[in-house]
Amino acid sequence: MKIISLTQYLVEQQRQHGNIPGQLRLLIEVVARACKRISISVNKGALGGVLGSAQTENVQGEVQKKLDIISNEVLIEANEWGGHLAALASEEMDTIHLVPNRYPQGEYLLMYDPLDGSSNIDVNVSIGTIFSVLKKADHEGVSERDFLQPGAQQVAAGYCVYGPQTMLVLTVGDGVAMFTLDREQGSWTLTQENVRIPEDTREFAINMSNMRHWDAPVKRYIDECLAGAEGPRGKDFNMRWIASMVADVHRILTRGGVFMYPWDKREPQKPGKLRLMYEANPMGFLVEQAGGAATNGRERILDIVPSKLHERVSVILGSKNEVERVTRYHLEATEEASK
Ligand code: P6P
Repeated sequence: MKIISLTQYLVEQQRQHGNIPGQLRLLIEVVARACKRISISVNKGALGGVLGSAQTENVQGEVQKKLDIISNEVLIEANEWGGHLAALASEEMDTIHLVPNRYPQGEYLLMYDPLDGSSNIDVNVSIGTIFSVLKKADHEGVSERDFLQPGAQQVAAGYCVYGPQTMLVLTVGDGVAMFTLDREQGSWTLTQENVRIPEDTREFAINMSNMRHWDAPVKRYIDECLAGAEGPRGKDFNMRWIASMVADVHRILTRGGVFMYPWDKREPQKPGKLRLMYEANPMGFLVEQAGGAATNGRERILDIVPSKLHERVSVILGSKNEVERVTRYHLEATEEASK
């Protein structure tokens, strides 16, 4: 297999498509290097004294794990000096983080969830880093308002999954590429490009313990899947739920499936559990670039105009035909209700 490094891939993408100017290439390489450092801490586990709670809470009101804080700091330190960023935003911080004045400011905005799936850290189940890149509008200064762009404006997005292999999955708007960390070389090696999600699937991912709280369209869809070959779908379905979005999405990018974290009655004032800016948007961009679809049950996730940095959203993403079916059920229910 010809060894193509992340840098070579990015240089060739720039040559072919002109969509990775120098500052963006530096941003991606710096984030990829930070993910390597996070992977080293994650892999040390108890030996590195990094497991367990940090005894603090984040803006979401969630107890932070030590590795949440370590990962957030690694990404801040990695990105401050390069001159590519105007500011960054993290799930772990209330407000945006400006590049210190001692460094040059750049034109990009970086949003990330430094370590998604934290509940899995202490039980040794795959977790990941999710990131999204926007360009800042051309004006002086930067504020939270600069970040509030629809996901369709992303110039790059990706994740790093810390699993049996450490893999970096990336799109810059010309398909999805996967890189595997070669620990002996300490380098990201291209192991798959032009990733495609099968349009149909027999596998759904949802937290079934929430069934009694779901809205009717979700219940209708899952009931049909559970009815199997004798039911309206005429085929049996399998279920997976890793409770780590990065791991579930990686499986879907690799073999298809539909991932659902829908609105439910537990906290009706919240549109969903997952965050728009640094979970749903980057994953939605990747999934669409791989031929899949991503909606909130009623509209394309990448069309949603955010109103606040840590906005939550309902997420249905993956194999195109299944996402379209779930979305259709939602729209039919809305139409029914309006009669
Ligand atoms: P639940 C992890 O905390 C996360 O944000 C996603 O990675 C994951 O898909 C979801 O929440 C799991 O939520 O309610 O099943 O624990």
